[in-house]
Amino acid sequence: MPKAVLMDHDGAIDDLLSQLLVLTMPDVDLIGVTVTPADCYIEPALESTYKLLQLMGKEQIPLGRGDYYGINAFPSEWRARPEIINALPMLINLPKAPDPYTYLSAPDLIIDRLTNAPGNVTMLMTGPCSNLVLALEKAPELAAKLEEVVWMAGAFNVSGNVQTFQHDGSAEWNVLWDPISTKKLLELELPLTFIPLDVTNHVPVTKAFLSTLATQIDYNLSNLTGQFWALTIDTIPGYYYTYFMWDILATSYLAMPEQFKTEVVKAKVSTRPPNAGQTYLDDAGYSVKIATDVNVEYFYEYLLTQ
Ligand code: AGV
Ligand code: CA
Repeated sequence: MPKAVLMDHDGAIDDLLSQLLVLTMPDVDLIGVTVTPADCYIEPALESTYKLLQLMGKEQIPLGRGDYYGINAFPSEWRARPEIINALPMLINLPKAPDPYTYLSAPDLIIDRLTNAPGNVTMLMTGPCSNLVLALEKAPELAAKLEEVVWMAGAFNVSGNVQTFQHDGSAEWNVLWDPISTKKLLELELPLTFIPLDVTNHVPVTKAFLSTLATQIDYNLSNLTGQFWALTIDTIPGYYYTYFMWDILATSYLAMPEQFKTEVVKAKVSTRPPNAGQTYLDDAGYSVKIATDVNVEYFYEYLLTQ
């Protein structure tokens, strides 16, 4: 039986690549995708999301539109990238995507998908957690349907990746966007696995990887993903703006959990400056699983194979 997976992403390059990666997994049944307007603008991001489904012959998978906006906005230059994606040669001429305002709102789609799933569902989140929290506030009984929540977010024993005003740099962006929803998520005590910066710091996007990927461009997916990744290279080499395979690593956890080192810890989140969105270990906190290390060679090889 394939694993039923519901995905919420926020439209960045690695989010869209993560959606593609999920669609290549033979043991995963993707039952819906919701988009959070965090590291993207919602309309072009929903268009990219739809186009990638089309490309894989999966346009029947339902989409949900995030209408909720978090507390701390992402930089606009980052949010604009799906416009470029939609203009790439392999995507620009695909049939037009539906009007994004015909979709259900994201929390309603999450409720619908969990309600109608015959068994339990794994939720993969590669952006902020607000849509899931909103859905569970509306329908708390559906928490029991969640097999596992896998979330790219947080920074526990390493520095954060936020550099902005009123901030000491200790937070990771997906948490900073909506620290209040993160606090609520921890309080729900779901089976929650973080793929935080502690582990994603091990997997930068490197030119060596892109160079190897380029040797296989006769495969359509290698060609397309090489073009996506090239859009992130302007961020190399300054540390704070190095692009990592953040969401891709979280997505790979679905297929290769045994390649990760994890720990069960107690954690909390700060909701106020100067460290809003900081996730930290605290004996009085909530029990969560965090990934701390991964077999990096195996991971890069897995991506090249998929
Ligand atoms: O903090 C990592 C999260 C991931 O979900 N995102 C990007 C990934 O999709 C925010 C982010 C941090 N640094 C960035 C980000 C950068 N340099 N460009 C775009 N987004
Ligand atoms: Ca993301």
